Amino acid sequence: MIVTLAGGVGAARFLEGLVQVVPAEQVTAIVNTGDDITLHGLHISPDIDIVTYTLAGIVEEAQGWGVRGDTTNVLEMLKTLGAETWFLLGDRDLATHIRRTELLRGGATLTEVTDLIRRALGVAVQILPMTDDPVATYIVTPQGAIHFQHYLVQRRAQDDVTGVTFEGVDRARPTAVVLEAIGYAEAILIAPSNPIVSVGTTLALPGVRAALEETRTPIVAVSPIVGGAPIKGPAAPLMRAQGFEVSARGVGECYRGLIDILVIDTVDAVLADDIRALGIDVVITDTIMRGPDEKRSLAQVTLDAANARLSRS
Ligand code: FO1
Repeated sequence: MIVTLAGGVGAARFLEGLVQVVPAEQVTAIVNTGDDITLHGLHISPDIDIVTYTLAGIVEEAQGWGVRGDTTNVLEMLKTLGAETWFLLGDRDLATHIRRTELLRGGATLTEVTDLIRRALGVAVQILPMTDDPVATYIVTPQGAIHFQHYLVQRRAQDDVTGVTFEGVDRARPTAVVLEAIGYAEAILIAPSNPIVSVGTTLALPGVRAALEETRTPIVAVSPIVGGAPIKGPAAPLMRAQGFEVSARGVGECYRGLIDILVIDTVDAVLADDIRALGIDVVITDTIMRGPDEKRSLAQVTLDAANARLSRS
């Protein structure tokens, strides 16, 4: 089993490449749920949905989230009725949130619901929420702490950031299947996701870091920072707020003591020695995933790095 720690869009694209080089049934994605939010009474799990829709081939590719060609009739009516509609939820996407919420209210776990939805959409990759417990990422600003989606979507990441907190993480536990997946993995790949609010959330769950440290399986991360800037999303202010440089070296520092190898982009080759000085091996390749060939090639290089490490140990 190949296990990937995943956030949203970057991870989903990486997984599209991975299933070109490994049978999808042998891939497990452990997905961040810190971005989850309740809106209109519905439980929304953006990263889980991004991964599921992408692997199902129905994602709206240009934006990386939502269902391709979706309509917004429900949202328009909600607006007429005075609801807040800053979070764009298409009609088909809403069906997912309705079904999820209905099943959760009926007593199912998020893990069970996620499995049901991915199977219904024909996704062979096992998609595991990092936890079944409530965890919410809050961005600390000079005006107070706000939910990640309020910061990113409603306020367009314009607030100054002084910190990041994960509400509920101390009381939350990774699920048994998550710990089992880590324990039995042949390789653990950290997708090019935000190291603070995507992968960082999973790593903050009590027991996850210990499980990763315990395993002798190679852990290979792909840097989401290329040439000093994130490929997508608000990683820069969040990394800075947590005291990390916004660079592939900063990503290495985030994962210091945890990963064996960091895959960095060719434009960052000059940072390789600095990263090696952190005790992390470096693989240099093109990491920008423009199309299926680049996705496949990045997945292959990352997997080869893990396999090479395994055969040396
Ligand atoms: N991102 C936006 O920038 N604007 C939106 O209105 C928005 C809606 C949305 C609806 C469903 C969904 O699954 C994701 C959505 N996203 C939207 C993306 C999401 O906010 C973030 O990209 C992830 O949480 C970060 O991985």
